Amino acid sequence: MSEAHSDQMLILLGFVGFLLFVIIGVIALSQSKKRKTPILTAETPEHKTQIPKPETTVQSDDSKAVAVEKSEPEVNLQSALKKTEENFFGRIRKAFSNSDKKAVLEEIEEILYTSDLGPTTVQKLLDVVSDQLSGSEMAKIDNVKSALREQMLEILKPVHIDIENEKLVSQMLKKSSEGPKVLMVVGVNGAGKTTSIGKITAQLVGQGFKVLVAAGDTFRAAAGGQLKTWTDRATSEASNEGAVEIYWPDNTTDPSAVAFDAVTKAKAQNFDFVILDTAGRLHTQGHLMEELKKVKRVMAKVIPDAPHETWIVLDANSGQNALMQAKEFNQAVGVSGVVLTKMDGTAKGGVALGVVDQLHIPIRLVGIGEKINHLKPFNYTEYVDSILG
Ligand SMILES: Nc1nc2c(ncn2[C@@H]2O[C@H](COP(=O)(O)OP(=O)(O)OP(=O)(O)O)[C@@H](O)[C@H]2O)c(=O)[nH]1
Ligand SMILES: [Mg+2]
Repeated sequence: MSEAHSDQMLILLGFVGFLLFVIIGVIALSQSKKRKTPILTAETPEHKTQIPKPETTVQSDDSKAVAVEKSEPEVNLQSALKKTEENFFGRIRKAFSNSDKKAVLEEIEEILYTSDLGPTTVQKLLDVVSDQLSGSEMAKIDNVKSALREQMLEILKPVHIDIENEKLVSQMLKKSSEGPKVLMVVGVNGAGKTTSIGKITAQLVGQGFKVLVAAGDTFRAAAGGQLKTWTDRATSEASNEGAVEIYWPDNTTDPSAVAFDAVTKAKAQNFDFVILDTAGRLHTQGHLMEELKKVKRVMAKVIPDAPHETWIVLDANSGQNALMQAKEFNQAVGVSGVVLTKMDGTAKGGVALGVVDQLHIPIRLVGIGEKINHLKPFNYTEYVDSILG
C-alpha cells in the first residue's frame, strides 16, 4: 500500500470514529432526558392531583352496612318524617291556640281522621286525648303529647319488641330448614318493590352474603332490566366477587317457573339468600292474586318452609289505601313484614301506625329516598318521637 493510500485510510478511520462518538453521545443524552421524565405512580404528585373518589363512611349501627357518600346530606327517619310531623302534631299544636276545650277536641278529632291512621286507630288515640282534655286540671299540650306517645307505643311495641335488636336485614329473615333463606316481595304497581330489593341486596352483600335475585316480574317487559340495574349497583357494594347474581331467564312468562328454578339454583349453588321480585298487581285483581299464591306454593317444593318471609311493599303516600292493600295481600299470601317506602316527603307517614294496629304485622324497613342506602330498619320509638315533633 502506498503512503498516500495509508494516509487516506487513517483519515477515513478517524472520521468514522468521530461519527460513532457523535451518535453515542446523542443516544446517551436522549436517555438521560427520558429518565428525568417522572413515571406516573401512586406516589407521584401528578397521581394525587387526579380527581379523588368520594370519601365514604359507614353507618354507625352496622360496620358492614352500605357505604354512604360523605358529601351527601344525612337522611334519617326523623328528617324524612318532617312533613308528617307538621301535618300531624304541628296542627295539634295550633289547635291549642283556641282556649275553648271543646273546640280543641273537635279540631284534634278532625286532624286524627285526616291523618291516614284508619278509624280504629283514630278512636284509640281520641279516647286518650279526650281523657286528658276532660280532666280537672287545665289541659296542657305536653300532657296530650305524652298521652298520645304512650298510646302509640302501646300499639307498636307488642309487634316490634321482639325485633328491637334486628338492625340488619340478614337478622330480619327467619332461618331456613335447608339451603338459602327465601324472601318474596309483593305489592301493587310502583310501590317500590324492585328498588327496595336492590337496596336490601346491597346491604346483604355488604355483609358478605351471597344473594340470588330472581326476576319474577315476567309481566312488564322492562322489569328484568330494571332489576339488573339495581343488582349491578348492589354488586359495587359487595366485598366478595360473585356475591350477587340475577336469575333472569329469557323466554319464560311464568313467574312460578322463575321462582321454582331460582330457589333450585340457589340451593344447589349455596347461595345465602334468594330474593324474588314479583309483578305489581292490584289487590282487587283476583286472578293475579291467585297467580301469586301459586308462585309462593311452588317454592315450598324445593325448600319446605320457603318462602321464609313474604314482605309487602307499601307506598306511604297511598295513605289508607295502603291499609287495604296490606289486608288483601295478607289474606292471599300471608305477609310477614312491611317495607314502607317513600316516607321522605310524604305527610302520610302515620299509615305505619294504622297498619301495625290493625294487622299486627311489623314494619321491617322504611324507604327514605331513592339512593341505594336510603332504606333503614324501622325503629318504633324513633318513629313515634319523629311524628310527635
Ligand atoms: N322518594 C322515594 N322514592 C322511592 C322509594 N322507593 C322507591 N322509590 C321510587 O318509586 C318508583 C317505583 O319504584 P319501583 O321499585 O320500580 O316500584 P315497583 O313496585 O317495583 O313497581 P312495579 O314493578 O311497576 O310494580 C321509582 O321511581 C323509585 O325510585 C323511596 O323510599 N323514596
Ligand atoms: Mg318492579
